[in-house]
Amino acid sequence: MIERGAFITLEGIEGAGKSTCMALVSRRLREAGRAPLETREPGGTPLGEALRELLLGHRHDGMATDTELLLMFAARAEHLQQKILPALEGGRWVLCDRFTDATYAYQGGGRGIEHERIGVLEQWVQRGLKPDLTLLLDLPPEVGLERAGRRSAPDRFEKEQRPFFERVRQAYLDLAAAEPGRFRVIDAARPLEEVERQVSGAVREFVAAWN
Ligand code: Z5A
Repeated sequence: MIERGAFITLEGIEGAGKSTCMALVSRRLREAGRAPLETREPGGTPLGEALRELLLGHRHDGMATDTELLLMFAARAEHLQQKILPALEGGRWVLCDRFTDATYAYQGGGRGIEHERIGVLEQWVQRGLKPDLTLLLDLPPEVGLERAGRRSAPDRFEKEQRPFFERVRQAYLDLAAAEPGRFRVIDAARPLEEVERQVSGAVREFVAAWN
């Protein structure tokens, strides 16, 4: 029987350094002989990417919060069925830029949807599947927003104000405190070399424990 692959996710507020760290984690996994399938949420499939455009673009700026929540899980259902589950079941490791913790943080902490209502959808769509390791890149919103602000025009989430990102950050920290075995919290406000050292250490430890 093929052993299921490991499922690793990266989380954090805007500008925390997830994209930067994805490349590093992928490199560390390849070095360990576990070349991962790299993907992201919302997105990862043609339908998921189309939903991403609706979610991040400005055509539907006044979207209801429940609509936003359901579209996140619609994209996730497609992603799981078409891409993540087949890979994991085939023994491949999966590395995903954001997953359901982002829903608890943004739609829960940020928008104020109750944790229990999100939990119903999580159970319905994921049937118990959770990441095996989640690297939470934690930093104060002012640092993340300053880093992200150096780039292109803000999307629908990036237009939110600092109190929104404070709530998102706190929700992430609460999730990490509730599941210390799954989360590794990285101090992402540190210089990049230091962040990379923390991330590499966490990945090395995880791979050693999995083998
Ligand atoms: N969303 C949601 O609401 N609910 C959900 O369920 C899901 C998502 C799944 C899209 O996410 C949006 O979807 C997201 C939440 C919502 N919106 N927000 N905000 P995304 O992941 O595609 O977009 P993002 O969060 O805006 O990612 P980002 O801005 O690209 O950030 P990042 O990937 O974490 O950062 P980065 O690009 O690696 O780094 C940013 C800059 O900082 C870059 O110039 C780096 O060179 C620099 N950097 C990185 N690390 C450092 C350090 N340590 N020091 C100095 N400079 C650094």
